[in-house]
Order: sequence, then C-alpha cells, then structure tokens
Amino acid sequence: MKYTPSKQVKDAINNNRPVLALESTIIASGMPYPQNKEFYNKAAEICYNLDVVPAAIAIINGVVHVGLDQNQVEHIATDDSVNKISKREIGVCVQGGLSGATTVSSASHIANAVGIKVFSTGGIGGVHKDYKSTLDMSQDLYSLSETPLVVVCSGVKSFLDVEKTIESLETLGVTLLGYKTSNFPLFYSSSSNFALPFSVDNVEDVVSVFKCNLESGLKSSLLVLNPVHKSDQIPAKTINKIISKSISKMKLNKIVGKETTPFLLKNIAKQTKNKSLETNISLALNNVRLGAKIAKSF
Ligand code: PSU
Ligand code: MN
Repeated sequence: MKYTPSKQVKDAINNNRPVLALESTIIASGMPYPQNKEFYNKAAEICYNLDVVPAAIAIINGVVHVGLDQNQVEHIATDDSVNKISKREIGVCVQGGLSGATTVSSASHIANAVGIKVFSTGGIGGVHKDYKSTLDMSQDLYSLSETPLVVVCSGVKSFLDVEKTIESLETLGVTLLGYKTSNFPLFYSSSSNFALPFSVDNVEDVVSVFKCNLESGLKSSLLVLNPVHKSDQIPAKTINKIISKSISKMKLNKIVGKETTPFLLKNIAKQTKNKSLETNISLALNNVRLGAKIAKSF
C-alpha cells in the first residue's frame, strides 16, 4: 500500500524541513461543523507562522493522504459517510475505496511510516470506566507502544478512567513527560492528583529525551502532556458532574461502541453551553503550537 503525501509534505520531508502530523477524527467527529473546519484552518495557520508544514492525515476514496487541501478538509468535516478508522482498519478502508478519518492509532502509524517525527492531538484514547465488563480499551494505547513518535496531548478523552489509563501506559512502556506540569492533565482541566514523575519546561529538552529514547532502542512514543491554559479550563469538580450525567444518559439510551464518543461530546457541550467545545479547541490549538515548536527544534 502506498501513502500519498501532498507535494508540500513530500518536499518538506525530503528537505528535512519540519512537519507536524495531525489526526482527522478530531475534525470528523470531535467537533461540530463549522467549528471543526475553523479549528483546522487555525491549526494550519499556527504551523505556517512557525514555518512548519501541517500534515493532517485521512483516507479519501481509498487513498491515504498525508497533508490535506481545503476540499479534502471540507469532505472530512461534513460528510457523514466518513468512517472512523483505527490502525487495524487502514487496509480495509483502502481496499474498499472508502473514506476514513484517522484516530491517534492510525494517524501516528502513518506519520511514522512516512518519516514524520511529531504528532499533535487533543486527547488520546484509553481505558474506559466500565472496562471490567466491556474490556473497552483504545487501540491508541497499543499503537503508542510500538510507534516511535513525539505525541503531544492534553491528557485522555475526558470520560475515561484516567488512573487505569496511566497504569496501562506504564505497562505498555510509553514514556510520559509533563510539559511545564508535574501532574497528568485532565483534558478540560489543567491539573489533577495524578503525579507525573518527569517534566521539562522547554522544547529542546523534549527533543533530547526523545533522541535518548531512540538511541536506547525504544520503539514506543514519547507522550508529552501539555495542559490546557488555566484561563480556558473547566474546573474538574464542575466537569466531572456533567460527565457523570452524560454517561448515565448514554446508558439510558443504550448508546454503545463508536456512537459513544460523539454522543458524550455533544451532551457535554449542551450541558456546558458550548464551553466544553471552546476548551477543546483551545487545548487542541495549544498542542498544535507546542508540536510545531518541537518539530522545528529537531
Ligand atoms: N479525544 C476526544 N475526542 C475524540 C478523540 C479523542 O476528546 O474524538 C478521538 C481521537 O481520534 C482518538 C480516538 O484517537 O478518539 C480514540 O477512539 P477510541 O476510544 O474509539 O479508540
Ligand atoms: Mn474502544
């Protein structure tokens, strides 16, 4: 299978210029239209202002694109037939000539395959609260364990079991590194009671930790935890109540599988009068900014 980088992305990789990989599920189902498209445009602008090439990754009619044009972003942002594609589904999506938005697992896999070193997202997938009965644990975690990339995020999807996810990341050998924080950020909130053993406060140190990991033969990702700005956060106490209510509603409506994330995100946005969406956009753009600076520092 061939991956298709845009001319801009190909030129940048060939000339050793900085490139930042982005997933596209955040555009397809993480945010509503038109905020999703506006988010992408702002993310691209942040990258270009830092002389970094943005490389959003998506499968369009069976072709794996690395670096999207405006029409392709519009397609991912508006078309309900776009599938959510994790790493194991790249092949079936390509073979069937289908379109798919990439998650952390598929986007990081493809980014690594084409030679990109840094990837920014909002929150990674992880271990669900009802893991004991459902065994629901995101492929993102396994993927992070076998993909040598710098991955910038603000924690895990807000409605997951953070403690179990942190344990799993340890089991899977994924390095956690706080960026200007000594505790694991909670997506909508900038801090938590979960201590991070290591942190740095500049991008050069992120790059040098990653290089040491590579030199010692590690194949796993370096997960950089970048908390949302305090001025944009929603206090944990407030958001946790809202998340619990949304989960109850989801169970009542018997929503399962792939429908859970869109349902919960919509419900949380409704209950916070869209503040959660603003916070989500703020943290994701902040991760793009940090990711672009890290890519530039290589
Ligand atoms: N975090 C969010 N919203 C999202 C995602 C993460 O707040 O939509 C997406 C990311 O693309 C992540 C994926 O990789 O969800 C994980 O999905 P799952 O839990 O089904 O593996
Ligand atoms: Mn899952």
